[in-house]
Amino acid sequence: MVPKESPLAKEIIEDQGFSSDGQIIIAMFPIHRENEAKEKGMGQIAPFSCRNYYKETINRMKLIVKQVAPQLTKKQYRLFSNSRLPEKSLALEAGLGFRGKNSLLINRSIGSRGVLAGMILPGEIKVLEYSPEENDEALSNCGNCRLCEKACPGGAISDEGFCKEKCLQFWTTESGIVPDDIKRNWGSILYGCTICQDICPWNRKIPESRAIDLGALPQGIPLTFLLTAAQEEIKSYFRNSNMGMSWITPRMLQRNAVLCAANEGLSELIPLIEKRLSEAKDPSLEDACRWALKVLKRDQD
Ligand code: B12
Ligand code: SF4
Ligand code: SF4
Repeated sequence: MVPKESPLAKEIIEDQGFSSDGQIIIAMFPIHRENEAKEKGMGQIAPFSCRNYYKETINRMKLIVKQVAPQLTKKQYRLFSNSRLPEKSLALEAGLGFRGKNSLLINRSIGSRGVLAGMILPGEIKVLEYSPEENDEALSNCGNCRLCEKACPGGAISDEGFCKEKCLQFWTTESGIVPDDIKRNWGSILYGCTICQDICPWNRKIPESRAIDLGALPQGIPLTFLLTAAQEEIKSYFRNSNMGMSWITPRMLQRNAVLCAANEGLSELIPLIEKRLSEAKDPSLEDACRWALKVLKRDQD
C-alpha cells in the first residue's frame, strides 16, 4: 500500500476524483521465463509480451476487489497497469523495491522482471493492515554497477539518466523514421527489448514463476509471415495478446520485421522486402525497406 501521507498518493487520489481518505495499493506480478531457443528467420518477442500480463493482473485485481468489497460498483474504484500514472514511483513509495540505474523498479525477490499494477479504492475499504517494507533507499542507483549501461545497444542508460529516444523498445512502437544508429543495433527484436534486464545481477536468482495462458504467443514469429501477411491477418494473429494494443500497428510490426531481416543478413528475403516497399504506404516502413535492401545487397556483393 502506498502510505496515505505520501504527497504523490494524495495528488493521484484527488486527480482521479476519489475522496481524500482513498487508498492506493500497488503490486508486482512476476514474468515467466520463456525458454524457446532463438532461431534464424524469426522476429523475437520479449517474455513480458509472450503472455498478456497486463490484462491478467487487472483480472486478478478485479477478483480481489470482488472479495474484499463486493458492494463496490465499477465506478467506485480504479484498476491500472501500464497506464499513464507514475507506477514506478508509487511502487517505490509502497516499499516494493528500489530505483535501478536502468530506470526500472527492482524488487529484492523478483528483480525487475515484474509487471506493476495498482488499484485506487475509496477510503472506507480496509484491505490490508499496512506495515512498511524494509527501506531499500540505500540500494538506489545500484552503487558502482554499470552492467546495463554498458550492455544497452542504443546507449539509452547513462549518468544523466534514461533517454527514451535511444531505447530500442521505444522505437518498436514508434511510428516515426527509425534513426540509422538504432536500425544498425536492432538485432532480431520484433517487439520488446530486455537486454538491460537480462544483464542485471538482481534478475539472476529469481524464483521460477508459473506461466499464464492469457494471450500466449511464441517467442519467435516467422519473418516471412510478417512480410507477406495482409494487415488484417497480422491484427487478428495478435488480437487479445499483449501485442494486440491499438498503438502497435501491423505496419510497425512489418517495419520491425524488415529491420530484423537486415540485421540477420537474410538476403533470401530481398524479394519480399522489395514487394513490401512497393506497397508500403507508410514512410517509416518505406525507409526501413530501403535501408534493409541497401544493407542486404551490399552484403551480397
Ligand atoms: C511509456 C513507457 C515506456 C517508454 C518510455 C519509458 C521511460 N522510462 O520513460 C518505453 C517504450 C521506452 C518503455 C520501455 C520499457 N518499459 Co515501459 N512503460 C511505459 C509506461 C506505459 C508509461 C511510463 C510513463 O510515461 N509514465 C508517466 C510518467 C509521469 O511516469 P514515470 O515514467 O513513472 O516517471 C515519473 C516517476 O515515476 C519518476 N521516475 C522516472 N523513472 C523512474 C524510475 C524509477 C525506478 C522510479 C522509482 C521512478 C521513476 O519520474 C517521473 C516524474 O514523475 C509504463 C507504465 C507506467 N505507468 O509506469 C511502462 C513501464 C515503466 N515499463 C516497463 C517495462 C518493463 C519496460 C521495458 C523493460 C519493456 C521491455 N521489456 O521491452 C522497457 C525498459 C526500458 C527502460 N530501461 O526503462 C514496466 C516497468 C516495471 C519495473 N519493474 O519497473 C512499466 C511500469 C509497465 C508495467 N506496468 O509493468 N516504457
Ligand atoms: S530496453 Fe533495451 S534499448 Fe531500452 S534501455 Fe533497456 S537495453 Fe537499452
Ligand atoms: S545492471 Fe547493475 S546498474 Fe543496471 S540496474 Fe542492474 S544492478 Fe543496477
